[in-house]
Amino acid sequence: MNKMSYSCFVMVIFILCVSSSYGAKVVDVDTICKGVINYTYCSNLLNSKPGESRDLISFAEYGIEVARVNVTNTINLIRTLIAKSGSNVEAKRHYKMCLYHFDEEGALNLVDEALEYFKKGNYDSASQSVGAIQVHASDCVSGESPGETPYPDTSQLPKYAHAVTQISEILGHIFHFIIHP
Ligand SMILES: *[C@@H]1O[C@H](CO)[C@@H](O)[C@H](O)[C@H]1NC(C)=O
Ligand SMILES: CC(=O)N[C@H]1CO[C@H](CO)[C@@H](O)[C@@H]1O
Repeated sequence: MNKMSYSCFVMVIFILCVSSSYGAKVVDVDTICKGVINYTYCSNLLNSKPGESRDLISFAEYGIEVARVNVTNTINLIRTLIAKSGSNVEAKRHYKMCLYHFDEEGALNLVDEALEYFKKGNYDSASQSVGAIQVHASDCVSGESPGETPYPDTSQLPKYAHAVTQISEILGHIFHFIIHP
């Protein structure tokens, strides 16, 4: 091998190694969850991931799947609540506002968008999409404008929305470690 092709060879190996270790890096659950608001929730979630792989990419993929399931469950719950609100105009208005924040215009769209970006390796954009999910979930529970009195919701919806917020927060941390190895 002459000097030129040898350095090319080294270069190619280097690039292959860098691109495959990017994100495939293992960061332990403790490190990921340390900065998350609810540590217990975070470690329970990540430790419940089925399968062997414990790298950041696998955690991100799992987190997006869980987020999608929870967003879908939340949408189904909201539809039930709208149907049950009958002549309660205020309740109906609140749940319709929440539906807007969770369905195809809101969180559901953003989860799918995050998954698309994630598959393409565009982790910055995936991270922004999951960040926007948190805003939508919080608008549903706390109201859209600051200082607004939240609707006194006694249904399961705040709990469901909170789960979505937490998973999005955890995903934000995972993407942070992927982007800044
Ligand atoms: C944190 O998450 C755990 C597990 O889901 C839950 O039992 C606990 O109530 C949560 N704590 C707070 C402060 O939300
Ligand atoms: C509130 C809610 O729907 N939480 C669920 C979110 O998804 C996880 C994993 O699928 C479930 O364990 C939670 O119950």
